[in-house]
Amino acid sequence: MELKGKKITVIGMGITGIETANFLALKGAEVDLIDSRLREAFSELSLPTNPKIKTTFGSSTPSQNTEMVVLSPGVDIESSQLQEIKKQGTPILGEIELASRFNRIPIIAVTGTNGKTTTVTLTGIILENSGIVARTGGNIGTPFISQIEIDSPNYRVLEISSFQLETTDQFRAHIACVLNVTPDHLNRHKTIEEYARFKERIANNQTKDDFLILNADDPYTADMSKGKTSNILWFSLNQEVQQGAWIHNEKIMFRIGDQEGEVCNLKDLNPSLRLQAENAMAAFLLSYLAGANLSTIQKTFSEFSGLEHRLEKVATIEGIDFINDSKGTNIGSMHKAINSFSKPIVLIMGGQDKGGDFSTLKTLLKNKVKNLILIGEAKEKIKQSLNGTPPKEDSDSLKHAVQKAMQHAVPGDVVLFSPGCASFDMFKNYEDRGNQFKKLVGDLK
Ligand code: UMA
Repeated sequence: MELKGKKITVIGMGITGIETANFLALKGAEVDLIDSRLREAFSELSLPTNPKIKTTFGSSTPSQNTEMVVLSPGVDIESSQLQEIKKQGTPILGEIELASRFNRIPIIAVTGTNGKTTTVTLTGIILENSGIVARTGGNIGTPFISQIEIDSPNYRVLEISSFQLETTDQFRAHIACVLNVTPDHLNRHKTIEEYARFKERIANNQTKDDFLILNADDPYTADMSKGKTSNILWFSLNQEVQQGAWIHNEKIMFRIGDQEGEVCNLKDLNPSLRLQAENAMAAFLLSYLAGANLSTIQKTFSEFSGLEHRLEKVATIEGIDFINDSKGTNIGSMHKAINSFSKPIVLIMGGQDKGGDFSTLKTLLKNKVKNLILIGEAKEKIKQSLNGTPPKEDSDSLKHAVQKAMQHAVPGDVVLFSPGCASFDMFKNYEDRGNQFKKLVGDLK
């Protein structure tokens, strides 16, 4: 792809847009970086520093004379601002597609509604521990494009979201994995079927030399094996699979080609990973296929102590455990979080609605949650959807929510902050939300 002298518009001045603009400028393109937000919304530090990049604020409609448009993941390909440029036939790419046109390193790619970050992180650590050079990136936080010119590892391990898969075309993963599909981002993808179709694109362009790892227990991912030429491997909590990994008598078992045996006993996993056996099985398959050895995988599994903001134990105060699950931004992740505890739960949830159906939580909340404290824009919708479930209370801030939770909880309870919603109504992002929760819990001591 020739970029020198080409007029290219990059939409979105977040981390992706800035890194994409830097890459294109380095390749000699004339870059126009645009954003719908006004200049005042950006701090000096968050702006691009390369003087060759022209910036425009207050509109993200590309100009008619642009020769190519590159979208940040947050920009919907169906949005009205792109209609004119589409009619003209101007090429529109996503950042992942652009990066993959220049990438020469084999890709391990992971998608799914929940567990992507844990699986990608764990796979990256196993590979590094095995002496296989791996770089993690993508939706996890470091854009793929920013890695292209840096070095030449053995593998790139990418977390890829449905937003990013909307615009892939030639992207090809040597080893791809779809962990699960539960309702999320339905404000953009409209139906779960459409959302699942975008996730399935992670396997596009794979050949018989490639591998596709699927969750046998999830109806949407199980269906994705149809019509594929790549080698399919499965993981399952419930059943033995022909090729892949499964649980039998509290042990992770595997069969890959003619190799088979025991990966480990579930009790040998670090406690924070024990509740995420599916992610452990997926990371095992991904790293084993990439050349990691069993003993390194076992050692890494026993050491991996989980991720920040994902079922993270913050403190125990007066016998009450405080858990930060700020990364839980959809309803499926709430199911997993609530099911992780056998103790009574005081739950803080809410934030910006992503189009999910909160009523699917009814039975679970009735059985496991003693008090529910609601925050954020989605409060009213949640209240209506959860009619007849545990006592609910509104809170106008996270600070009050934490204080209320402390009042309701007794020794032996868990205060779980698992929002099940996006964070952008009250916070910069889920990290900011999780950090604020941790600070507020610290203030209770
Ligand atoms: N913008 C426009 N016009 C639009 C839409 C957005 O100008 O029509 C502008 C916004 O004003 C903003 C900028 O675009 O200034 C933000 O772009 P972005 O939303 O693509 O955000 P980035 O900072 O580039 O971060 C993106 C991912 N964000 C989203 O998918 C929403 C990050 O995933 C990812 O880590 C990063 O690229 C690197 O790949 C975040 C996320 O929430 C963590 N992902 C979703 C999830 O995990 O559920 C998919």
